Amino acid sequence: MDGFSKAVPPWRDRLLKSEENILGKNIVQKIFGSHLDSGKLETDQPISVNIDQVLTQDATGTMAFLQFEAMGLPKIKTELAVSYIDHNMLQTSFRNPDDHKYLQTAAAKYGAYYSRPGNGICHQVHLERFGVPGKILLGSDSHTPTGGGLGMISIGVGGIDIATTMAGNPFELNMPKVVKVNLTGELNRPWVASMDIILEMLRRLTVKGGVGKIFEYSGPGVASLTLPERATITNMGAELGATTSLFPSDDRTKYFLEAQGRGDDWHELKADPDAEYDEEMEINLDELRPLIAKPSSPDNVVPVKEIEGLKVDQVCVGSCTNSSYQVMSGIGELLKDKVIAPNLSMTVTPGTKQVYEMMADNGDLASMIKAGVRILESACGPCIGMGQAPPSGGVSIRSFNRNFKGRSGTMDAQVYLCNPFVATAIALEGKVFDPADTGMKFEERPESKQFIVNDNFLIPPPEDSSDVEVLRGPNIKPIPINEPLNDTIEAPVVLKTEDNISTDDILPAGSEILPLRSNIPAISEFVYHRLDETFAKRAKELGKSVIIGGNNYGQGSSREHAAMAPMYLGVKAVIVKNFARIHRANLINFGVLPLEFDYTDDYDKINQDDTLKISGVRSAVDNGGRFILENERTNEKYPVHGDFSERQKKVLLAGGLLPYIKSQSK
Ligand code: MIC
Ligand code: SF4
Repeated sequence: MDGFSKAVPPWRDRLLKSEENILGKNIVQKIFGSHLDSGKLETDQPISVNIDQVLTQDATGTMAFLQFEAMGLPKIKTELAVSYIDHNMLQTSFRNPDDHKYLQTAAAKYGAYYSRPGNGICHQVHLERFGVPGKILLGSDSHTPTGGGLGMISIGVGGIDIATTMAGNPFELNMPKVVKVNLTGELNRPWVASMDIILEMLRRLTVKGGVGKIFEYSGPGVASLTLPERATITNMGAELGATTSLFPSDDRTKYFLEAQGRGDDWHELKADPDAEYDEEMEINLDELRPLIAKPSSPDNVVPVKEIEGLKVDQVCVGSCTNSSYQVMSGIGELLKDKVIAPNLSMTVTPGTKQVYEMMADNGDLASMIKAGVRILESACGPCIGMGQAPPSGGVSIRSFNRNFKGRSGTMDAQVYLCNPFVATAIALEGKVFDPADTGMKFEERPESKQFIVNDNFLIPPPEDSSDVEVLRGPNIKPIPINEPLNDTIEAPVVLKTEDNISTDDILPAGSEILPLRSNIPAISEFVYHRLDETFAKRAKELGKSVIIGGNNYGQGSSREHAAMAPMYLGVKAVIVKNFARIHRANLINFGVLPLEFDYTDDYDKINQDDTLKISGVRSAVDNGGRFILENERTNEKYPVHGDFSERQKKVLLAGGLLPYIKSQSK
């Protein structure tokens, strides 16, 4: 593909050198080592790494590009940037198409590829057309780790972190623990798919089991997994709260890249035999059976057998987790000459235009249409509540990665997550059953040797963009800027939440709210809307407020709107038992103080509406991050903390990343 360099880039030279020189390294250390800008690769220590590629999608991309524009640079500095349109695809008003125009013209102006609406879901297209083993990809979407299937370190971050990276800055993080996941046995039983491997990980480790960790898959079982199967696992590693997950780059990787006409992008990447890891675990693939995550958390995993007989209203196959050509061929095979059960509706979403075109060519599309499937365009669609909401109280079986309450668009829907082949068998039967038990026949077709490569929906940036005018529709409003951090925070608790609050709870998506992503004043009306309809009104009336939360606060999506909109409503601090990684970083980026209780029992001593006070905030941020929280109702004092890097301290003091960058350029 033109515009994408085929020459051996300097990072690869460094990678090869580091492989020669350093013995006993795992893959994560090799890739970070070859991209290191500062720091040492020691667990939990701050490092910064140079980034090769960035991706944005339309629901987070408008903010990322607006923030990049606010930084005042003429061109994107990473070697590759791709702006995808895949989330905000329902054009029910001018808003989404206006945002698409903005993103297309901004991509052309500043030097990004533009992946047109219809080209597919960002993570799947990136895997097919751009991913390269050994590189580092940052994406403004939490499922960016899909790229780990190809042996690249791929991390999901907030939009402003993408903007900062596009402006040429390295990315800062604390070196995560590296966990070796030793896969033994082989994935070769009918009805057991790679989705069951990641569901098993979630069953064992829960949605917070991966916080501060990278999962590096290894062992003899790896060779039995195709590239798309690996990508399913790394994609849904996001649900573990992990920084990312990745696989080695081996012959299977080569096979996939060659089938994509990108054999030159392949090189081998594996851990040294004496590589060391922070932790190790094992999954025996021979022992796996079909699994299913029950409502309303991806870690609520049981064997499919356990819920046999459950009547089903909807089956949806697709999303960035399970929409590859391999998945679609399996479904095509299963549905050939059959009709789905009359009591349910089934949707299928091919992940990309490539997959769609191949299904049209090989007859699978016709089989699905004949079977009564509703075929959707290549986009996120039902996964993010953009259409296909289940009926009231309905049971929906999905091959997706998230089943948080209300995410489907129906608050009381019961959403279950399982592998796409079991989901299809269920669609034929009308109720849940484990086809592995019944002897129902299913043979997957061999992996495709050659994909149809047609990049006409990937528009490269022009050489000379001086004539390009960036178009901004009325949906695009200026970014609100926070004030510098106050030395005293004295404010009422506007909300006290439970554990595992997701960013879907904080700022829901769906067809009504998602189109407001470029308009913070409008979208802020929906903060906590599904859990507490009066939140926005109360927060505005209070002027200043704080939120109290439990464990794993802010899990899920990378949407920085879940930090930016509360900031806009006057939330000054969020004090919790512990945070999910991306949301904590987003709060800092928008100048909202993220603090954790030293003693988690103190959480129980605070009520909603209590007024809390923290004095000496600025010096505490600067000197070690220890704070005392006073409860004015009880006069109790609770120690709380926030461990901030040097850069995070400056960002917080300035009131957020944008004011910080602006103050630097003065
Ligand atoms: C999601 O799966 O929740 C999303 C929608 O893709 C988000 C991004 C967003 O909210 O725009 C994510 O995963 O980061
Ligand atoms: Fe899109 Fe769903 Fe994947 Fe998020 S998880 S990128 S909404 S398909």
